[in-house]
Amino acid sequence: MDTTLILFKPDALHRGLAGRLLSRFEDKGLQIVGMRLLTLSQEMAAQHYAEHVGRPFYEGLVGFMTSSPIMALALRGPEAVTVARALMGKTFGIEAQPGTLRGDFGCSKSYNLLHGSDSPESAARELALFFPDGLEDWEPIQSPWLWDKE
Ligand code: IDP
Ligand code: MG
Repeated sequence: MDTTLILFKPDALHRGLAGRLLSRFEDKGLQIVGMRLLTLSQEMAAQHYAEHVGRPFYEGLVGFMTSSPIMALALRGPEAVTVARALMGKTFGIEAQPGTLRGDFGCSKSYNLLHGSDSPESAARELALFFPDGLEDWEPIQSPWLWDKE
């Protein structure tokens, strides 16, 4: 089992899409093991997006991400990092396939609704940043029908 960090960005909350986006992850069979509504500080945004420092879009990205609340989710399931990224689609709404979340709900480069960890290593680092007190370990009653045993 993997756990991934998903952020619903400010545009997702302003547009009232949090519930619909979350439903898609639940429908896919990912389990909620952490959830927070928070406004990112400059420091936390800089830590989260450290790999992008110096890129032309960096200042705009941090300004956007700190502008109003975001929702942070820790989602668990088989290969959750890969599964969640596939569900989200390509980075830019214009390029994301219909059927994916970014493909279905937007056509902007900057305002692309979600963040998802890009590897198990990134997920571990990002989860520690957003959920320093740890995650909820629980067994969904439907798990035998959702996940393979091996
Ligand atoms: P990802 O979110 O699909 O992993 P990254 O390349 O890691 O994409 O970029 C992080 C975030 O930075 C994107 O989700 C998007 O919000 C923003 N971003 C990336 N490239 C651009 C750009 O060319 N213009 C505007 N925003 C960008
Ligand atoms: Mg990324």
